[in-house]
Amino acid sequence: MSDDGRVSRRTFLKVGAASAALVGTGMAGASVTSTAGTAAQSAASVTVAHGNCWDCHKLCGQRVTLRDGVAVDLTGVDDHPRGSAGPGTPGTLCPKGMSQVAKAYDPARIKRPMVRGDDGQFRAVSWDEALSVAAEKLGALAADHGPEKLLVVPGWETSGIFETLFTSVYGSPEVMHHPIPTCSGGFLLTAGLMGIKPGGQARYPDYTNTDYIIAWGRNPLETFGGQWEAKQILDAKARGATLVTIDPVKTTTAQKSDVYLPIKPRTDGALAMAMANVIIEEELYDEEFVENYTYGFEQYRAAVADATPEWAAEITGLDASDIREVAVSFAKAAPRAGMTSWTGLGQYAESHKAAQNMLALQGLVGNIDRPGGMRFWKSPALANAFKTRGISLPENHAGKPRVVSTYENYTSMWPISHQMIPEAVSQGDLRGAVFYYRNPLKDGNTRAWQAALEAMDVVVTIDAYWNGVSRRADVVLPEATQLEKSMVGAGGEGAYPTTTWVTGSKAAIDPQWDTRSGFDIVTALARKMGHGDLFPWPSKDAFIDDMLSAVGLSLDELDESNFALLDEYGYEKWKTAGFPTPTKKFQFVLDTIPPYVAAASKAGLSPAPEWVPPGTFGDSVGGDYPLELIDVRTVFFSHGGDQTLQYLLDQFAHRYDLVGQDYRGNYLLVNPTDATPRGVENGDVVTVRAVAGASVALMAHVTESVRPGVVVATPYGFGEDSVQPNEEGANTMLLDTGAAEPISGMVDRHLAVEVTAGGEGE
Ligand SMILES: Nc1nc2c(c(=O)[nH]1)N[C@H]1C(S)=C(S)[C@@H](COP(=O)(O)OP(=O)(O)OC[C@H]3O[C@@H](n4cnc5c(=O)[nH]c(N)nc54)[C@H](O)[C@@H]3O)O[C@H]1N2
Ligand SMILES: Nc1nc2c(c(=O)[nH]1)N[C@H]1C(S)=C(S)[C@@H](COP(=O)(O)OP(=O)(O)OC[C@H]3O[C@@H](n4cnc5c(=O)[nH]c(N)nc54)[C@H](O)[C@@H]3O)O[C@H]1N2
Ligand code: SF4
Ligand SMILES: [Mo]
Repeated sequence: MSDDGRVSRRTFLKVGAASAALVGTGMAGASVTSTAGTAAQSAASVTVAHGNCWDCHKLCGQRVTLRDGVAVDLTGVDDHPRGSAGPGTPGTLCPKGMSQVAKAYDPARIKRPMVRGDDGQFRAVSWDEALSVAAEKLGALAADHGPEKLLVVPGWETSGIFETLFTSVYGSPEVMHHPIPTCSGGFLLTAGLMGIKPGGQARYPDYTNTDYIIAWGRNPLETFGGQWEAKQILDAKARGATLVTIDPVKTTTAQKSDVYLPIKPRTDGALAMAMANVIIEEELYDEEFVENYTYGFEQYRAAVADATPEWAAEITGLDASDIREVAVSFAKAAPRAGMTSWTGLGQYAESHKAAQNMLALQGLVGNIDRPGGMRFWKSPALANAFKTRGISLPENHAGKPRVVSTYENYTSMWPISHQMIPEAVSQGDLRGAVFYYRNPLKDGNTRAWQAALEAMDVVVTIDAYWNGVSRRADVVLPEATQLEKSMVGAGGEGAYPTTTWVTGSKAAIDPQWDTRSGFDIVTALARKMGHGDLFPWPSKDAFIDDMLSAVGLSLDELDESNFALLDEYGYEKWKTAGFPTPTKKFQFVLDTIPPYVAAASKAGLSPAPEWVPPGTFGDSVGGDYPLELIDVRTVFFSHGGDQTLQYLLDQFAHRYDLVGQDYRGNYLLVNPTDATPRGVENGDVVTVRAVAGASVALMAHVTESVRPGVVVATPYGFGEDSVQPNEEGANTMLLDTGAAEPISGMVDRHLAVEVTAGGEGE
């Protein structure tokens, strides 16, 4: 493969230049200068390459310093659309990004292909054998039961060819994408229905121009979608913009906010209705926008007529005066006012209406795709590499009955809910699965998922680590990590609000041990399955070249600079294009969408904004289970993808003052009001027991930063079935039994629990 000799294709820099560049970024690596020996030796051995960080999948630019072909240091790329605050600003990497050298050489990685033998044990095999076994097992499944019995789980793949192989070519229509059913379906699906395309549109305001930012169920100073976001929020604040956080946890973002509303979980829908009530009563809404570009205003107005701040104060636990103040300030700042939301309004069973009520505020104040408001980001169109080569794909999945999507007892508009897969497996509707870079065992309904994976005829996974899926798979195809593979991406949301861009880089180092890039694995598997002619690219570099042909670039050219700025675009695109809804308007009310009307009426919901109290679809908190468990992330980990890396584990322990503990799992944040009567002290191991009867144990961190009545597992991605070799900490989704948000099928991650001192988790 063309992987050979990648290092020799890099731009060689004289060591003097390399060191100067690193000093310039304030990140001069001791690794480059102090251990380099003589200048002559260094000049021969030190090279610099580019990379694009894929740890949280936002592509921040990386400068990779290599010594004798070994990556030794990473810094950011100045002006990068995801890794800097924009033109004239330095590029950096967050702690996860800085850890990519450690990840590349992490001894915990899966080092060679593995196949499970008849005795149930894994054995290391050659690539040829592993791919033959995978092709043979997948072929047998299709021949015996039909390709539609295969669940396709494309995770963080970068080229799309994994999904193409198993849908269009192999012929399965059953694809479980995220973000909808596992990430934040309640929020993103709802945004799409109302006219805000689910994606960056709903998540990232136009920070460069904004005067008012509400982080609503979001913690962007810790979970930024690329570092540009955190940097631009802080820049906006420095410029005088107001930052408001609405969150039951006093997060890093809340701590830096001008206004913090410590809302009771799952009551966002009531707060949003009360804000609308104030904005309409005080005539602070954008009449012109509402009149010309929205649908359903009269019904919306009627729905919020009685939703006073006093009414919402009772429900949310907030002060009526604070609610009124935020409503008025937000509306007055509009259109230069934006809201960022993501999982806080997307991961509970009642979150669809909460999101609808919240998103409706944007139609009301008319901040959509206007400077400083919500931004309809635009990406450049890269070419479809198959079309570039004149390859017509067979589309074997088209028209296949989607067995799983027709389950009577699921209301969801989304074809597949993560929560229903185990049932489909037990009914025989799914008999196998292929995974790429995904671990659904931390996502929800975990006990049932474990059984489902074990019951399947065939499980094949492309993964870098041993986790709950790879440990249960029949064939494990070990993937190279990000520095070892070529990358491309384009946007869109990022530091440049009016310019499209593309970023990309060639592999900085060769795949380690006997691993391969995902692209090389999928094309080799396609050849084994007899479809090599449909995947003719000799390498991912050639595939990327085909994609880039539409913007007149090659990967070689892009790699030199790591990113390129492309076309300018403007605001208010809805003025000419309309909104992507049946009425072409922003829809407060969703009664024009027949599949929605059917799903909503089945769930007993109105198509208009309305208040849906906690417990309607998810757990009711109270009685023997008086605490509400949620889980959140931290800047140190991306989901469950890097919990083996010591630097990140240590930094994380440091944050919670638990460095001295012989424990590197996740923590349960508990308010002293809840900890004291339970005899729980900081650093104690506690047991969390849920309505379903299951329990897990993890270490408590007692803190005022969570609302009384709420306990927070931070972060998820630890414990049973995680990538940590000793599976330390708790996988709190072992407590979940499969409730879902009924419209999107989204996993419900708000659970009623009790906490007791001592670690008796089952
Ligand atoms: N409990 C709980 N669960 C959640 C969430 C939550 O808030 N709480 N959030 C959800 C959200 S928003 C999302 S988007 C999903 C994301 O969930 P996933 O897509 O599953 O993400 P990860 O856990 O990062 O990655 C899955 C696996 O990828 C493997 N991996 C790591 N690096 C590489 C690599 O370079 N190549 C390959 N092939 N594999 C690699 C690791 O084994 C890891 O277990 O999680 C969801 N799950
Ligand atoms: N460091 C890091 N960054 C990431 C990721 C990562 O794993 N690690 N993952 C990426 C992905 S795929 C995603 S989806 C995003 C998610 O980005 P965020 O949505 O910012 O992620 P969370 O930390 O889950 O923050 C959600 C917040 O909602 C709050 N919350 C929980 N329940 C409620 C509620 O009922 N009401 C309100 N108002 N708030 C509530 C939580 O306390 C938490 O602070 O992060 C992305 N960035
Ligand atoms: S934000 Fe951090 S982890 Fe995410 S892509 Fe950028 S450097 Fe990597
Ligand atoms: Mo996500």
